[in-house]
Amino acid sequence: MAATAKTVPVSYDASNIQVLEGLEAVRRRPGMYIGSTDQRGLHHLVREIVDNSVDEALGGHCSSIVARIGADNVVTVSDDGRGIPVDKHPKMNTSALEVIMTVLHAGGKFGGGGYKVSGGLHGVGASVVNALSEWCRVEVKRAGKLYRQEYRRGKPSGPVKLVGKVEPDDHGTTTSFLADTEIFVGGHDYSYDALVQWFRETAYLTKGLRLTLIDERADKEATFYFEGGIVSFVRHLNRNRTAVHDRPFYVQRETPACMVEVALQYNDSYGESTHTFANNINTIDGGTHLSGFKSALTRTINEYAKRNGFLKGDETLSGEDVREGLTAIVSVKLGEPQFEGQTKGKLGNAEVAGAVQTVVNEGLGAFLEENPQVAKRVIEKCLNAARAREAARKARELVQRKGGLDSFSLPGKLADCSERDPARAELYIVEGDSAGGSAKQGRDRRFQAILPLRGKILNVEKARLDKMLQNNEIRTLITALGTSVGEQFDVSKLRYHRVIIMTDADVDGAHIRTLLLTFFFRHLEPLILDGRVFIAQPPLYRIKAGKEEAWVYNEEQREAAMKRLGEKAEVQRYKGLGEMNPDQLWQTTMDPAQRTLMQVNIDNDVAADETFDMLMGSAVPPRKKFIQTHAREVQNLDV
Ligand code: 0RA
Repeated sequence: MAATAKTVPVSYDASNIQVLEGLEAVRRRPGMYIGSTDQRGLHHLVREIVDNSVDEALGGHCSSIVARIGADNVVTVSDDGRGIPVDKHPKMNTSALEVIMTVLHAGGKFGGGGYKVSGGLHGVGASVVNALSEWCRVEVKRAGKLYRQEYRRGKPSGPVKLVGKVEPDDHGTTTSFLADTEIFVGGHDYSYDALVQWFRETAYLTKGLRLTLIDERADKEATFYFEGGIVSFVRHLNRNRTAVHDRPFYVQRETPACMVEVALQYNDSYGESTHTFANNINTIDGGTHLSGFKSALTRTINEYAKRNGFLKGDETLSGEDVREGLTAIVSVKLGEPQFEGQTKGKLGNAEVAGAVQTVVNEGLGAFLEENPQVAKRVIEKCLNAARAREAARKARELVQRKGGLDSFSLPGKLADCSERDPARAELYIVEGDSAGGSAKQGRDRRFQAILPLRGKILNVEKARLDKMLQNNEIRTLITALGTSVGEQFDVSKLRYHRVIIMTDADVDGAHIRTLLLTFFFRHLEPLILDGRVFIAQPPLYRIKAGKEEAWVYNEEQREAAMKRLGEKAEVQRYKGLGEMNPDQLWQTTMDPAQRTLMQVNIDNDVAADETFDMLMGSAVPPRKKFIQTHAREVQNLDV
């Protein structure tokens, strides 16, 4: 009957309504899906699309991905995978492509089998990118044909269309989108540097995949391809250090809980650079894969050392001993990763700990047996670390007996505040005695404590803990903070919840700030992760015209102020904190109602590790290059 033929199936209607509601929800509360709508959120869109292609690569179907940021801010991601299927999805009565692009979390239902990196942190699927784009277009090359579908703010402009022919062996998916400035009100502020860092990391984590990023706005591009995967990653991290053995240890194994991949290589430094990933997401706070790795490392090295006569009696190597000078990448892939903690930087899946432990125990045990020369050198290095740790313990005890590290004997130079609740107390670490004097007079002594440091603190990147504790400035700082350091470190004893570094706006100031940040990063990292470390922003100029005066903090503000106050304005440049009187210092830099503080955060701990190694490590050539190329950016110290 003609009448029934026209009836639209109910299921079609219902699923469509669901789709529209889903997309509306994404547009109403984008933060719930991509975290934020600033630059980070924009980068999330790119990651979301690229990750889908990375999954195709992990399945062994794709070898190359190219992402392009156009001069018109359109982002285009192309892969040479199988192409998203365009045939009808049986339940939805529409093409698989349309379902993937319009239904929340639909991606995971297709493809089947294997691990997915796209199910990660905000792994919300291509439909979210589509919903948050002014327009989006997907082109699929599959079975000799070219298909296309277009969307506006998530809604299909029409069905999937067959638009042409391609070579029979040509296949792949190309997604283009223009992020919607109704949502991303800050505009299309993609950062090439941030994206390129992530592309490099992703290429290391996916061996054999070629990843290209092209930025047409600035005519920049980079291609990454690492046949060695995380072995290359470890070599890269150690490139400015002296390796203890040539060939990194590497193991990869599939277990019932997850896929485990570990690479490590020792170098002759005293630091540790272990970076962990779950489904390609950098788990900056570690988690179960890290604990499994650490236990296996300690256990395997101790067992080998005992069996081969390196340890006598009940001697053992501690976890810190076996990690001194270690560079390691631990990467796991699993079906349903659980990310925990405030910033979701910690892997929670309990079963992963045992899996990593078993794989590393067996793999590393065999490696040591097969490479006795390497084993000998590594264990001698660990024994050295153990001796130094013992010396550090003695040094610490000596200092503690003299009343050095505990907060019962606060250093004389510290002008403490009267507030006893750490949550309301601040510590200003100030460069030099004279600025320290101004800060002491200018502060609000109820909640602001001042600690002046004289001259340069020790470069902790080149020293072990025992050496560090011989340095007066370091000891004073640790005592003032109250947390102690090393094995005794206890973040709950922190005496101030804001620790503010206040140095001059010149080269020396920048150097001292870097030394302090290195110290915090290497020895008190939890303070940075908890968001407790800040950098004060003193003004560069005071501009005066008649009764009006303005403090300006950068060149842009200076130009604006000069325009406003006219040509006759008098410009006074501040070179050092000491040039301001206490009142001015309070007004411009310390008064919570007026000051600007820059919070130090670690966006990417691999990058931060590399930066500190380069700035403060022992290799000289790379440092020169960095200082030359970044000399104009001393303001931007966000690690
Ligand atoms: C599901 C099935 C198949 C391919 C894909 C998904 C696929 C998705 C994306 C997303 C970006 N690039 C992609 N490439 C492929 C193919 C199933 C088959 O051919 O048997």
